[in-house]
Amino acid sequence: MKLWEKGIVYQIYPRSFNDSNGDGIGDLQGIIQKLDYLKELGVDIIWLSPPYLSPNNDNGYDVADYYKINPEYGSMEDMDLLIEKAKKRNIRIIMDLVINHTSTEHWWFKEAAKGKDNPYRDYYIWRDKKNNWGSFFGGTTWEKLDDQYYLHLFDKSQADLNLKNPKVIKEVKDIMTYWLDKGIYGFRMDVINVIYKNSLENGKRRFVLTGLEHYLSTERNHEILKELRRDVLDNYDTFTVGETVLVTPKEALDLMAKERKELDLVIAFEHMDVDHFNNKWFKIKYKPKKMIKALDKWQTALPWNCLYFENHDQPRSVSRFGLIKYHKESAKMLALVLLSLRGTPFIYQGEEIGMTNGDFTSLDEIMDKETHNVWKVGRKLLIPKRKLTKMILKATRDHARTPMQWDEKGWVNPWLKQNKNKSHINVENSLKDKDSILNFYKKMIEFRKNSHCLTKGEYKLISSKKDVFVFERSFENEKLLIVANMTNKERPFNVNNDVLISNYSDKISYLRPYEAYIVEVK
Ligand code: TEU
Ligand code: CA
Repeated sequence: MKLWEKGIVYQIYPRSFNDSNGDGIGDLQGIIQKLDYLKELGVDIIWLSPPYLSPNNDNGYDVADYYKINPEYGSMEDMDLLIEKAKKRNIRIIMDLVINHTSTEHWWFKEAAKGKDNPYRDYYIWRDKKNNWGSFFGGTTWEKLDDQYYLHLFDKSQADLNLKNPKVIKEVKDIMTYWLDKGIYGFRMDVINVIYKNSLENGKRRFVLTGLEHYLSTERNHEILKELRRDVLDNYDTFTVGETVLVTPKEALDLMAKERKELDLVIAFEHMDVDHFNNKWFKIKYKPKKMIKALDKWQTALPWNCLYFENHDQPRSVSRFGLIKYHKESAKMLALVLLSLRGTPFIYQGEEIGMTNGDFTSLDEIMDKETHNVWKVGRKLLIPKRKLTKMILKATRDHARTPMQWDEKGWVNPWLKQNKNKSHINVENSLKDKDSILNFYKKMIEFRKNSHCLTKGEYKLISSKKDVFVFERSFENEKLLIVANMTNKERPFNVNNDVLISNYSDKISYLRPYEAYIVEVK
């Protein structure tokens, strides 16, 4: 089995992980300081969100130079040291490959902006007038520059690269080779299924993302992925996971099929859409049955995949799918489900200690560009300020970006407001509490790694009555039954087998709120 098939991935958002020099911004030396912590947790692979030179409009997802490190995070020597020290602990690093767009601060774009005859002009996508496409960040996808417009599926400071240009594809291959030669293990590829635009014609009107049909999962997109694997990745022992917006199980199977040689895993979103209507800004009441349905659908459709409940774009899972009143029980239930399903588990920084959504009270505490763009769109649609503030503060990505809570005193002048619950939800307390969420993650990771059923076994849904998720994992003559009450209510369910691991200290004849356990089936 490859490392990514049996290991645990831990995502680090460098700006918010650990600040080693007291400037309120996370940095690479700060990550190096925590490698032993990650090793003890059971981490095998780190997914490092972009540390590259960037104006930080989108905290690094707006790259200004793929070959330089953001000086706020440290130097290239720090990066080399991080790769080396991680490897010494048998921890491999995958970098974030952001090639759908660059920052408008990138020198390629500065050259392109000099005029139509500049050799870098068609590194980007230009039109004489806008079309009706809608941006992921709200509003139009076109920004005027002199007498033309350039395309930006995201923020206007993130200009889409033109993957029709063979020079751009060559640049991408050079970037990948540079980082792989430094000893990284592969890439998480940002929005990797929208990088090739078939046409720039008007799109069919949609509630959001008009124009999608011209660039989502195009055939040429698949061909480019095959080319990157053939010409670069296959020269190394690598791991690739593609972030694929709106991906269907069929598209995921195509992207991950071994014989197609495109990606190893994809990051799908269906289970992340269960608590909103149409798009994340329109929150609806979370119903666990929808979560179970989405998880079961993808477990049944794919032989393997990326498993996650959190990342740097998603509000905190214990705040969305658990309940603060049952903080430990619900966070541990989510951990037990995440680490029992079939696939490669991804843990996001802070998830292992049950970090919650931020305690933001107003928009001016929010730093996320997407959130501010959406505020402007909402105001243009005349959504009343109070209502819009409520919508925004529920769904902002900054909930995932509050500084990692290492101890109760917290960070010195942090770049983003830290949650006052750092007073009791922090690593230091968790290490001392044998019953902490952190210690449960360690136990559960250890259990998973020693279980053929969980690392190699089949998946089968047994039942989901009354929002109790019951599924089987089986391998050869072994069989485990995983039981998770995904609600804050008592539920009638009992099995008489011995419990192997549970988020409660004992077992009774029914399920208590968020009670979850694993039993062996004889
Ligand atoms: O996100 C892609 C994307 O679709 C985002 O809109 C994200 O899914 C959404 O905010 C979730 O609600 C990737 C990166 O993960 C994100 O941080 C970047 O802002 C974006 O691409 C542009 O690079
Ligand atoms: Ca710092």
